[in-house]
Amino acid sequence: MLEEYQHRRLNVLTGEWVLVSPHRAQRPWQGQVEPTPTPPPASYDPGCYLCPGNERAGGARNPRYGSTFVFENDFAALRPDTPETRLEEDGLLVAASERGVCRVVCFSPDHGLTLSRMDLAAIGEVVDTWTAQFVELGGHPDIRSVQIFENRGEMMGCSNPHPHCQIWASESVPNELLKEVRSQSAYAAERGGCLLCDCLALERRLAARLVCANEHFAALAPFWAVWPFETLIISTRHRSGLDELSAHERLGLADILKRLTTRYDNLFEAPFPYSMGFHQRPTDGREHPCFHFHAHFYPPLLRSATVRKFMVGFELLATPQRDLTPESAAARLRGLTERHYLDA
Ligand code: H2U
Ligand code: ZN
Repeated sequence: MLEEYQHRRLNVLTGEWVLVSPHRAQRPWQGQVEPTPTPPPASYDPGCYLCPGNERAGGARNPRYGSTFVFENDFAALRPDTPETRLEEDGLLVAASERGVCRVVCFSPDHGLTLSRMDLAAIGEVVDTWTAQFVELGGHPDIRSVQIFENRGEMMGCSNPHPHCQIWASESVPNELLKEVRSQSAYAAERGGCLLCDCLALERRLAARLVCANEHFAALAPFWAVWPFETLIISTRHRSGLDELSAHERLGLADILKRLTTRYDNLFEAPFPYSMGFHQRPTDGREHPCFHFHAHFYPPLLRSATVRKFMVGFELLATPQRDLTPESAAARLRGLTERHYLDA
């Protein structure tokens, strides 16, 4: 039924709905076509502000780093030193100051690599760097959320192909995390278990939406996915943040990231754009026993490397909608090899 007829699905992590219209997948496309993705760049670019030894736009110079490299964002959206203010006019105009820290993490000194093509040990170092950042920033009394995210590809607003991500650590808990915290707490209160532990057990049993897995993590197309090839990485064991992962689990995370991003690149045999990021427990000093560590991948591509999905019209004004079902998307991703097309 769900493969043929339009229906809506509930995102139990956010409490929001998505409209699924599978019969619409065959409609013709005469709209915008994106530029053909560019081949991987050279290992070093003298004009890159992230390559080792180069000067950044802010004037600082990068060290000749050999693995990962973290620096304070020269154009930070959140700064630690903002004075505290509040505004409330008749409950209609409400504002509050927001303190925070923004950092950039280079994954590798090699300008031409991507997570999908780095070796496992190198991705492991990236995971260790993220973990140390979460511990350090999350340990600050003013920081209640540490959002680690990667924008990949020009289509997703990534400013530079050099493999890197950003960290925005903020004083308040951001919208998306807040929705998930509330849903997971409500689920635990009503059902007495963990929402994502139960989801993962169900998805393993049904197998229709699984993409790949190892002992410590599973990657799947969530039942309520909005983006065509959206996926969710869930830890097998109940963990609330990177800092609770064992050394084996951190390597397991590196493994699943490499395998999933390789499948993504292989889908259209082109560098695959996405926004990805981790959701970890708020670092607000409270216990979050029902929060389950996971990562979201939101890729914009729809039917080829040059046709993307737009969130406009009904989606902007009403409810997000998709044509391809998450089950078909998962089957396509599952059918791909884990050998990168550029290394084949
Ligand atoms: P994105 O590619 O996801 O936009 O990340 C690049 C970040 O790097 C961006 O937030 C920062 C930008 O502010 N940046 C610096 O901190 N220094 C620079 O010299 C250029 C870019
Ligand atoms: Zn570079």
